[in-house]
Amino acid sequence: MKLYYAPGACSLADQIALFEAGMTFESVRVDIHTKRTASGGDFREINPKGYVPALVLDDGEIITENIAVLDWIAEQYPPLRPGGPLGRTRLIEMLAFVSTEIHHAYKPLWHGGGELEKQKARERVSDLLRFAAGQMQGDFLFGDRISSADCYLFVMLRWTGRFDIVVPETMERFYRRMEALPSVQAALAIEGLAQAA
Ligand SMILES: N[C@@H](CCC(=O)N[C@@H](CS)C(=O)NCC(=O)O)C(=O)O
Repeated sequence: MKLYYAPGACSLADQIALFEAGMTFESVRVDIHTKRTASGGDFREINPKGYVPALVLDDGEIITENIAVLDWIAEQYPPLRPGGPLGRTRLIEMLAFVSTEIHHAYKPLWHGGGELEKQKARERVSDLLRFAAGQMQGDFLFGDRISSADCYLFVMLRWTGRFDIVVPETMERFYRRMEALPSVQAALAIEGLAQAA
């Protein structure tokens, strides 16, 4: 299995979730600007949409879109989603919130919006993080165990520093808890983002 990623991008969530699931995979770095892989290949041949993440399964099937990739990983390793009859639905509900609301709200900040637009985006992300803080059912979104949605939320929080976004205290604590996990440390190291001791 191969995960196509860009350092610190939303694909970091998949990298963490794959480690949490104990799956064997290869990480392939992509330059999202040139659309070239580390070995010089054309990433658009893997994902014609040109963005990460893309997960290539051992049988050659390719999964794109973070919601689908993080849901697939949790299907392979069910401890990464909440239990109960609505477990998978609740996971997808949360993945959709992180993707279509929080991640989407970052767009003006990543993609050169005007100053006013950027300020509105900062406030919007901050509001959404406050909402997410209110959803925490324990140390993690769904209680005592990490889910694949927590991996995605971690990446959204990681970006706040770069854009000077106000983060609720609950989310600060959640971030530090996540950061201490071996899976997160392993993923950061692979992406060249681990802090030197
Ligand atoms: N709809 C996609 C969006 C993924 C996305 O925005 N990826 C960013 C990195 S976080 C990217 O690769 N951007 C490069 C580009 O869009 O050209 C998903 O949810 O997976």
